[in-house]
Amino acid sequence: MDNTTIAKTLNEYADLLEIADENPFRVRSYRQAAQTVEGLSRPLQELVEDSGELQDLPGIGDRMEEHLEELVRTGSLSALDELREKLPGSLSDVVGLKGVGPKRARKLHEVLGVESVQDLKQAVEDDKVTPLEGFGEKTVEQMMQAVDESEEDRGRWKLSTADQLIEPLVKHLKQADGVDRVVVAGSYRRRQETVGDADILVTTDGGADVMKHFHSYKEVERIDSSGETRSTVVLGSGLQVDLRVVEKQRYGAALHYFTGSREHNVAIRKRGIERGLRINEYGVFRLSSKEEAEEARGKEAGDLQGGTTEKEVFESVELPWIPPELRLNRGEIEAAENGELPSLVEPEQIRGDLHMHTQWSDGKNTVEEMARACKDGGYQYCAITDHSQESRVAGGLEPGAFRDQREEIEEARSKVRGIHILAGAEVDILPDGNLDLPDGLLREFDIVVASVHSKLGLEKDEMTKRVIRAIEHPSVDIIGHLTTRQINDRGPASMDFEDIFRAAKANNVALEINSQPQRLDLPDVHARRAAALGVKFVIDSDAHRTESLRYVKYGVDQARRAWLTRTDVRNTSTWKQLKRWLGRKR
Ligand code: DGT
Ligand code: CA
Ligand code: CA
Ligand code: ZN
Repeated sequence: MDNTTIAKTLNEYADLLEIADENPFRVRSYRQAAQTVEGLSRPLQELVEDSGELQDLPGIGDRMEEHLEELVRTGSLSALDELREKLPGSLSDVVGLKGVGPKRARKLHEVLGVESVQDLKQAVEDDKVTPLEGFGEKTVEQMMQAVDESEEDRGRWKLSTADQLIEPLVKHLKQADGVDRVVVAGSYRRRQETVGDADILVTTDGGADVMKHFHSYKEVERIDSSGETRSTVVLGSGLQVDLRVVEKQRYGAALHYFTGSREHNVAIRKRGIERGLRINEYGVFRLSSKEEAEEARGKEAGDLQGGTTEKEVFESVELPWIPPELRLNRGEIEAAENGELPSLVEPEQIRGDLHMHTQWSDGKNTVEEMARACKDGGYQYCAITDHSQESRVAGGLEPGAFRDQREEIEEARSKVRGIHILAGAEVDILPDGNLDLPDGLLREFDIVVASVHSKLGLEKDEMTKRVIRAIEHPSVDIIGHLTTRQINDRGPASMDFEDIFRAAKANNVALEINSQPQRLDLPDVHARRAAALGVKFVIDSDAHRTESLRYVKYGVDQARRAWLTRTDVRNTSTWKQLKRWLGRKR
């Protein structure tokens, strides 16, 4: 059983516990274990085999260790099976819908016998849901919207999960004799939030039996189709992989074609036709007229003009190379034509991380451990931002505890030299827009992140006011994970983004790009729009343990898809510049 499947099982168990109205701390411990397993760099199986190492993992106690061992050894979890007998597993999909949650799911199950999203849809169509207490028309409408969204997302993989499944496969492919290049194209190369399947290109020095080697990968569960140059398989995790073997002299054309997006490809092909060129996955071909270029098909569509490198493909249509993250036909071709492609922010430009948790709230490590890990990662500064009291299940701190924590931060400052440690908080934005800590205490922090964690279903107007109120608070520097959406799980809260962006700009408050793989919040379209209005950003990890500090790279991917450059991102600045910005309110 791979880590992804184990994490899924643990999450399903947590969902069912939640429906069964179990202790929220217990529910949370399973969710945390799922996250831990998903974030592991090695298969859990190996850790179990090197017994004794499991309890070193964050949030894994005796009982969880037993569960994990059982999962690895038997591929199932008897506690989950028992719970499933009482409650059907597909109910967990219903709980996950925005606007439903465990209480409503239980009621739908008990009163109407709803066991799946499909049942829920049927019940709504039969007008059985609105008569129930606690299911107003608005709620039901919201539920149905969530059903639509979940259907769109089905079967898509979070980028971080895809990374974990694809990286070892790429390594395997590179080991084949005669293999030259192995590159993952498609949505994965564009660094989309989620990928539908993996598209891998391989070039060889000739003679290599790449297909045979591909099919021998231990995770291949099923071969769906197979030919001399292309093959499609499904891995044990369920991920589909398309592999293509391409000739070296056509590599650039194939890479460009299979990187997509489709919309980008169509626009490039059209530019080619205007120049009497046929551009396809096999190369760039010269034809005698536009009409012929339009008609031409296949591998020998005319005189092969180029296509060894991607750069050649772009040059053939008089454009500079365009970064994959921008290839969505959302203005990148025009920008390239006008010499206005943005110089996208890069991971190496991030100089510090401004949102992380410690043992004081729901993190696994101490202040000192987090700071040291940041320093070892090359950062100049970091901010400790534990939760405030209202986030009870996340171990939120009361005002007094923040003052006690200050001492530990001071101590860490004296022990970990060479990095600036900011004392901050991630304070809850209460439903009325007030903050969850007294103003006096807020003024004492070096940095304040304010986030919405509760009442996510507020009406648009109320939610907009709530967030703007926080933006206007004199101590707030950053708004955390603005939309609160979770990929494949819950949609964004409803709010007037345009108004919020204008308020952020006017108050010099930065918006967070939260790098947690399931959040990636702000989404790219919003970040791009906000940047156009002059809003600045912070790309941070929201790490709850040292290992997840590395998630920042996914936030950078997200920022790049939003066309952000170094100057759009506050935590690319030097310590001195950052201090000046923080000093504007202090
Ligand atoms: P995904 O897998 O749903 O996350 O998205 P992609 O973009 O990876 O799409 P996929 O795997 O269907 O195909 C990979 C790339 O191949 C796609 O981005 C563009 C190219 N491609 C595939 N089919 C077509 C097509 O019919 N026309 C054009 N122009 N390009 C295509
Ligand atoms: Ca794909
Ligand atoms: Ca594909
Ligand atoms: Zn946080």
